[in-house]
Amino acid sequence: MSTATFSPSEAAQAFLQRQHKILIGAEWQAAQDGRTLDVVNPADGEKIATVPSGGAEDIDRAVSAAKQAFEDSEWSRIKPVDRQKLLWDFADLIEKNAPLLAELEALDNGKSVVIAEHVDIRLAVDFLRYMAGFATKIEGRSVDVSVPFMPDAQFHGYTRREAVGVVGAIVAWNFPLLLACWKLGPALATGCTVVLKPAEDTPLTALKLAELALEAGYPPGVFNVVTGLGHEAGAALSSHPDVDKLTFTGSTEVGKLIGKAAMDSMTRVTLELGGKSPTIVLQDADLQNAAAGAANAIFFNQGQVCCAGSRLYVHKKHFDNVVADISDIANGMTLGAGLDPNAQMGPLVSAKQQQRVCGYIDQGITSGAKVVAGGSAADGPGFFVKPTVMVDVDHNASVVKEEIFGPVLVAMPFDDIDEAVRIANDSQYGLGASIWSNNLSEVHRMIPRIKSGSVWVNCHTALDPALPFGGYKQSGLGREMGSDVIEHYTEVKSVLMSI
Ligand code: TXE
Repeated sequence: MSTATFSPSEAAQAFLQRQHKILIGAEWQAAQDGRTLDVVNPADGEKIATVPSGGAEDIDRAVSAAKQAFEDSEWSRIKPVDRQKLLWDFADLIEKNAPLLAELEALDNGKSVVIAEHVDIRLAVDFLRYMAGFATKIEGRSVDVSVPFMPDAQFHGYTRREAVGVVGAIVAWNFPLLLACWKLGPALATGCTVVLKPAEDTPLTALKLAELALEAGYPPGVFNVVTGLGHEAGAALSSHPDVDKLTFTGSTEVGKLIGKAAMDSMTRVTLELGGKSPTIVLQDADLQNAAAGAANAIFFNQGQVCCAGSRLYVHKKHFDNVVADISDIANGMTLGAGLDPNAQMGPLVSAKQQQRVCGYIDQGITSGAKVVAGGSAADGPGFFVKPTVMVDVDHNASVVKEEIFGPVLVAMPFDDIDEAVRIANDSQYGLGASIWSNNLSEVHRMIPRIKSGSVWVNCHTALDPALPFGGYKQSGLGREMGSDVIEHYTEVKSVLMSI
């Protein structure tokens, strides 16, 4: 555990000390009832900022501003090429502010400032640029039609793709800026307007993003941000009748609530939810590579990754060796604050999350599992949990079945490919899976049998803006990224013209 302390830069300190406001239309405002939320640095538990705790009235005003901007403003008449340029300019500003944004993310979430800059923000910027290109490529189809019951008439049939309208975006705290950009990119490329509700644990970069959006030139009301609690601001946004589409990243439990609220008003909805993704190491894998990859699959971002490789399945012949290598990696990791460039693992996001993760470790031990690395919170201030590896786990134990969302790996051996596929698929979730092998034929035969939205081969959690990301089963509905995402932010209109 590194005890080195690092002070925020002057720019970060100035940002933290601001009197933060929510953005509704063109105006930065306090919450209607004046309530606030404390923002805490998870590396030491100290309060670092205060933001408004918005409620139903604030959401209502934000949705009105978004609705007006969508229906009647310069934004509603903007040319696709100008939408493209604006989104590109927005991405440029995020890139220019990457050091500050990364620092805020490290202070707010606890993640490494280096990872925040070179993974979270890099991917967000690349994704916004990828999406900017779609602004000018939203196309319908010309369809050769003949209406069966009007044999003598001629028709011109075509489809149009139109922006869905006001988007309510509710995001989690594990990749605050990146997740917000996954929603903003397709919304702004297609011509929608947005009300963003960041997670209460990590509201800071969303506020900075809103400021940069105004600086880029987005007209008032196109991008609104309301900070606040999930069951207040989040619930109000998910049940607001003027929201045309909801997009959510978070727990499966809350995703179901949002899905139900959406169905009450037939609001379009996409959900990116939990996971319990398997890492499968086959008999012929490059074992060193696989062990390092499996460790990274679970320990990256303190295991707070929806597609973290939290279940490890290794061919029985190599099980002990691979587990020993991963345990060595876990035991050798330096824990430290996000601002410490030498820290390999930061704190979890909150005391609540730390308790939740330690509770799972204890349940695993009670159910008979053996801890071969870590196994508890780290001493000292902050919400740290030691990177943990467990073996001898019961397949039905909660540590195998449920999303822990922390640096906790459960490892199990398998006998053959059929068994590996069966146990990998034996989950309510289906977000990601990785296969580690040099036998490409075997891998190609396995890929269609794995029930998950992403399959990685000899890598894990590798993401590119052009590839869709999302879940099978209870890991969600719809996809983020890739060209597929455009469908979720547009409606298709059929036009049939008698000629
Ligand atoms: O998530 P929530 P929590 C999982 C992970 C974690 C667990 C709990 O297993 O341990 O969820 O985390 C908003 N109506 N994931 O409690 O509550 C909330 O304000 C509308 C996996 O922090 O789902 C925040 O903005 N919104 C996941 C967002 O939902 C509501 C990432 C996510 O918070 C709401 C995060 C409500 N009633 C947690 N209640 C992933 N798949 O990446 C809360 N929110």
